[in-house]
Amino acid sequence: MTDDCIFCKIAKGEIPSRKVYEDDEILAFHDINPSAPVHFLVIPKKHIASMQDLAAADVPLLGRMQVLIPRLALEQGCRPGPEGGFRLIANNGADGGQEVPHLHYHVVGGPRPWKRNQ
Ligand code: DGP
Repeated sequence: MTDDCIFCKIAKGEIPSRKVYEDDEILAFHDINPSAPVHFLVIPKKHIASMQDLAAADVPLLGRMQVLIPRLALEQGCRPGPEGGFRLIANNGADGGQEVPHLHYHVVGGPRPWKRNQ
């Protein structure tokens, strides 16, 4: 973890968040500025700045996050099946519109209409 990273501080509990899920490696919490009825972030607790900084050793962690995300989306109110679903967004680097340099996935969904602006 890095001392000046806001998501590391959230992962350590130094900054409060509305938690959706937590285990040893992964934290999910509601976005402070939601753009849809369901909008939460899923992060690895360890500091990885962006997808550009992933290593092969991170594959099992990413796999766990990937399997977890649809489960949490349903628990948070996204509808199942092809009529429902959710968006999964990862901004990477300045050109990718990333504002917080700690790898995170936006999970965005819920009954429409809502803005598609992440
Ligand atoms: P991105 O542009 O992909 O880096 O989006 C960062 C998101 O993080 C943005 O939607 C707002 C959210 N965010 C920033 N600071 C905080 C915070 O302190 N708490 C929470 N819950 N969300 C935050």
